[in-house]
Amino acid sequence: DGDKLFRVLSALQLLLLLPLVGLQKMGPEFANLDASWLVLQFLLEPYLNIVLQIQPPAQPGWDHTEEKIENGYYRIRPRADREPFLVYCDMSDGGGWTVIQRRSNGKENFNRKWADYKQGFGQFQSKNDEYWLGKGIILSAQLLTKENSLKIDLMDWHGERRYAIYENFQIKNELWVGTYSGNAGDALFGGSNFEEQWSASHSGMPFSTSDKDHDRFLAGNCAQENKCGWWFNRCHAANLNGQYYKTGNYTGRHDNGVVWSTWHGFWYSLKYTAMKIRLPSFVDVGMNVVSNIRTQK
Ligand SMILES: [Ca+2]
Repeated sequence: DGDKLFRVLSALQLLLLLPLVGLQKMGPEFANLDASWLVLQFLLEPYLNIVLQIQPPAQPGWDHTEEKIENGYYRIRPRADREPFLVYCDMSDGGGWTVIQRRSNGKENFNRKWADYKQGFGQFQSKNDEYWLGKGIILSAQLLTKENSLKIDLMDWHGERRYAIYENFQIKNELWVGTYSGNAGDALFGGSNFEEQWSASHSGMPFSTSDKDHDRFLAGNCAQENKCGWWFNRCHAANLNGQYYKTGNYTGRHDNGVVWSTWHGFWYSLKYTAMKIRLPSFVDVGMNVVSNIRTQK
């Protein structure tokens, strides 16, 4: 049946990848192994594509959380004709999540201009490093299909966690998100109130930075007020790139914190945020998967 076929092909895929995983695990210094990695991947690509296309999403009886697959930084390459890039892969919730944005300590400056947001910025080494994937998003976006999901993980300063999932996540010239589920509230659509939605929904909005104002706020510049780049409307109901206030609650001229308004309102800045997407072609997986698949009867 389909499930069996998937497992067999997955095992095959992993065996093919086994020599590569070693390279990937060598840390930042593996950058100089890119060439060999690319050659190997080029050789294996026909096989990988076949397998990757049938890789299903999380399903009952295929519980990745029990398999102790490793979270970590991996070099991924969604398109054969582009350079691979380094991202954090989160193996929770079925695995295969690529983290495109993370806030966790306020160390990284998110008050940056268009070029930086396009290129991406931040640290890509330890588990909680803050970054904006930027270029990676653009590369991935070209591959994004309607099956893609966006998951947003949030944590406040009391350690309470909430999440929001959006189906049909796409970034074209604008951000597009589909059906919401979760317990953080649907802030990307601007909240529950129609008036708020009209002025604060982020779906359908192009990206703005202080030096490129594409927002709907005619008299001003949302990115300047909020000191970051985001898919601003007039201006926002959620802004995960905002100023990092270590106090949670904050005051000021603008509600420019790390905001998810449907949970803690506009004047509370969150402690932790992560935006993650499931790519259609997730290439690298941890070594543990191999042994787990082998032991499954
Ligand atoms: Ca404006």
